Amino acid sequence: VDAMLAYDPNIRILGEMKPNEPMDQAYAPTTGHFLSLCYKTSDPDRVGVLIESAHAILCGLDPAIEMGFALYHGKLWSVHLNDQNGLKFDEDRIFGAVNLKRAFDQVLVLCENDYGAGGEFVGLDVKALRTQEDSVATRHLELSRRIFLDLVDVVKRLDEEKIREYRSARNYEDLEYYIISVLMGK
Ligand SMILES: [Mn+2]
Repeated sequence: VDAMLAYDPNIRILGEMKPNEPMDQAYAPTTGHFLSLCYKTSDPDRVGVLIESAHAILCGLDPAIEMGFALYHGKLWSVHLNDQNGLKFDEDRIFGAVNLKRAFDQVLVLCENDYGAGGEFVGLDVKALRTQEDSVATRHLELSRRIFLDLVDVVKRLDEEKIREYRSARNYEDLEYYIISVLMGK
């Protein structure tokens, strides 16, 4: 990382960590590992992280919590939103297509932290499920973007006072039911 920082004094470096595939052993498999490296470089202010949802899930981690952790450090400079079926190869599924609540949680933590106001990027790392006709070959991108924007609308419609009350009462069951009911359009 120091060699890259020295190569061009104007660039910033973002580490996008991934736990296993395609390599056998990864030396810095998670966002936390890379964050700890950031602070030891020659110019920590120019080193941050990019979190891809599926990569966190591949570690058994919750991408929203990973994002919250990196936001706390002021180091979440980009995200690659997508989805993932469990602990297997990196699937790059449409954002929210596997677990809508998990996708919502990511959008919520980004919105609550005014993500993008500092020039941060929201990216989509998705791919088509299988070989398709040209006419539908890019639908995975359009639909991931649409689901992301729809979830931003859901966040804007939330009753913040109700969420505050549930949180302060530590009533997480009703909080979860409230979120699920909003996601079901109730
Ligand atoms: Mn990616």
